[in-house]
Amino acid sequence: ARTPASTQNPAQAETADTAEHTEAGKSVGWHKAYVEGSRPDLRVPVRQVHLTNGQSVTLYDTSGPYTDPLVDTDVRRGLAPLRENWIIARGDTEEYAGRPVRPEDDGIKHTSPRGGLRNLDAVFPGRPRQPRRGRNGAAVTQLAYARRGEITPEMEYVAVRENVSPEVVREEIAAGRAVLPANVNHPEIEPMIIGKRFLVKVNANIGNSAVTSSIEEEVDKMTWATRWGADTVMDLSTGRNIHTTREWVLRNSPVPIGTVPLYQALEKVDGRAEELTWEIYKDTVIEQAEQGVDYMTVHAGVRLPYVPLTANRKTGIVSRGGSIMAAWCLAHHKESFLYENFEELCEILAAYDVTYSLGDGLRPGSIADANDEAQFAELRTLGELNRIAKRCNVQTMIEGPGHVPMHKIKENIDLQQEICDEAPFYTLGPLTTDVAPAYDHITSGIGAAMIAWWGTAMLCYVTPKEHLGLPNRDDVKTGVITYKIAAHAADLAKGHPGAQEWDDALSDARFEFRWEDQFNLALDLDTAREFHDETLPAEPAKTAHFCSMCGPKFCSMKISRSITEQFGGDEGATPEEIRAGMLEKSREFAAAGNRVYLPLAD
Ligand code: IRN
Ligand code: FE2
Repeated sequence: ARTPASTQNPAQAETADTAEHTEAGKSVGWHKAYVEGSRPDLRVPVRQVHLTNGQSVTLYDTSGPYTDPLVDTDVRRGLAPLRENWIIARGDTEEYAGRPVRPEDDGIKHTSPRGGLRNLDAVFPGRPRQPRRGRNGAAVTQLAYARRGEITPEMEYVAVRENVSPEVVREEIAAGRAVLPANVNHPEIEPMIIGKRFLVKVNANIGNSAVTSSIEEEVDKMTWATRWGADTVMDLSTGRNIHTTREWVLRNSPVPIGTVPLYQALEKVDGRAEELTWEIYKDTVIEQAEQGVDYMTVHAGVRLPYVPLTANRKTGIVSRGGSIMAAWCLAHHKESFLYENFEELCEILAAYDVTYSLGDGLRPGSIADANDEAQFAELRTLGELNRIAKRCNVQTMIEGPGHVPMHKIKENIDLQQEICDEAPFYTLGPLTTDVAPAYDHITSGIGAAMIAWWGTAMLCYVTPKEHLGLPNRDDVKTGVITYKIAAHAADLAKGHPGAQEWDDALSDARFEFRWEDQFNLALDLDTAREFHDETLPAEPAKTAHFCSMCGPKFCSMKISRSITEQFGGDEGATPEEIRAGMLEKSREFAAAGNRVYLPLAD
């Protein structure tokens, strides 16, 4: 087993030249390694953790070349186009004289001199690139290939990553139970898969809606989010420089990038929803598809007849895209142009292999509105659209809520799986209570863990700033780590092969007081080390056989460990011997006054 964790001989994985690398002069117990597939250009990155007991643990790695000291990365050049040869070799795409990458293509009047580009340039300086698309509009999607029985290098790549056979990957994609978002114009990504048979994935949202945020900050948030484990990133930028920000993010991203094209389309009509047209929307989708956006949220399920269903809600329509579409439908008193033109949209997406993320524009925005008629009416329409998308060979996932109390969560995933033919579910939490603004990563992490356990394939993170403001770097990290916990807890509960090996390795390190190993295996190794060092900063404390919680006088782990040692480990000790050891410890405890906490001797 290799994924998400496996103990193995380090020699089994092809490693970077250095067995250990140093960070700020300090030796660290992990490094980037690669597992080679059936061909030399198929190298799957892993995080190899070297334990002090000589074993090593291999973990899934989303951080891209940035954590490989042997790769020289430069944001002005962008990442190497890993998939380019695979895409060209298929021979089914053609270079297309699309728009050149220029900021004026935003189509937005740049009136304010503020909120500028700061340190990064107005034009991405990397290598010139001509967009590609399916020859004569052909569907060049992983779904089309999977249905034809082809196992692409991308499929093999994710098979190695997930430690399953390439045939399982192909089958799940062909059945529409999984998606492999990989636009032909985004050759830089390290392929990944989203589906209930695979590891639960986490998406992190970034975007410069505020006047303060620069392109540099957005690129930085993206690399930061993937460093902590984000499997995909959505660029939800609005306002100035949308196109340019996205170009920088795409060219530097090792993970698939998602967007909501409606946001940029709205900018093109100066924020007046009623002025949106199918043509403006379509142009925006093509522009983004040519840049390399891997998946797009499309709120085509917000239909005119559903808008009145939200009238008696406590919190109405909370989805940004949903409220734009509802406003358009009411202004014209017409059916949604997204719903009406859905087939044409499918043909566009198929020609670039852009994956649909069918938006939940009518998701509940409060506990009171969960599972209401508006929400489920939209879900039924998403089921209908899913079938049209599949007919057009477009990979599709379905977005879900929102705010849902725990007892109403299961109905959401069960209904979605039934209505949408098991297409991957991608949910925003859900938040299980409304009473904790500033802690909504936790209120939603609870719901996320539950819904992922029952089959949700990807979780959209929620940061502590949800409902309050824009997340900064720290919030991005907190959101990602919180959601990695939810996702991994679900992987464990689902019995995902290999998931528990990671826990077991950490438990062993904890029981054997291998502090360095405990830190290096931790999801957030920096904070784990920092918390330990706050109370026991000295170097010897990292090998000491107690932690600051119990102190040197009493430690449950220390006691049971001394029993194990006394009888030569688990294998040597008979139940009688263990009982005798326990009795001995009990006498010691009684002799010391039967107190759990003893005052320190000095
Ligand atoms: C995920 C599941 N349901 C909604 N989401 C995400 O919410 C979606 O992918 C996008 O990143 C974000 C904003 O969507 P609205 O508010 O425009 O619907
Ligand atoms: Fe909310």
